[in-house]
Amino acid sequence: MTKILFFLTVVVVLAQCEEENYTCPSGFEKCADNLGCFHKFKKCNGHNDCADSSDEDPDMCREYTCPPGSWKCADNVQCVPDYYRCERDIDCADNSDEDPEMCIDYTCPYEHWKCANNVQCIWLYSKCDGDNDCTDGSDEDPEMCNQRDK
Ligand SMILES: [Ca+2]
Ligand SMILES: [Ca+2]
Ligand SMILES: [Ca+2]
Repeated sequence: MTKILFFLTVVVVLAQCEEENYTCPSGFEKCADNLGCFHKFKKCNGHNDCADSSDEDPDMCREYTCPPGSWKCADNVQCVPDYYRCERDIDCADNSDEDPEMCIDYTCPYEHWKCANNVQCIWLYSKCDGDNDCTDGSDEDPEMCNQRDK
């Protein structure tokens, strides 16, 4: 009986160790509850990827530097891809990625064009494509588009 109890204890301890020591695949990090893994690019992205939301813990995110190519919202918690800025969709929980004052100073990313309103970036190939992409219609300005065709 003692032997069986000892054996059972060993099995339970081993099972616990295994749970605590599990490793996540390369590029992934462990959730604080030790029950899941999340991709490192999903850390502080504003969406819960851990059942316990530990990948979005505000205290942790405030200390976290966003990965290259992404930007920290004004709340200093959430990271969004850089090209999500000033494109008219709200991506930061605090709307700061579409803040007009920030967008005026913002240089649009590669292959993007700034509308005449100076606060919106559109994909370069949306310029003069017959659809209004800029809220002010400046990407379809006949003068500019005709010039380009010539
Ligand atoms: Ca996340
Ligand atoms: Ca946006
Ligand atoms: Ca257009």
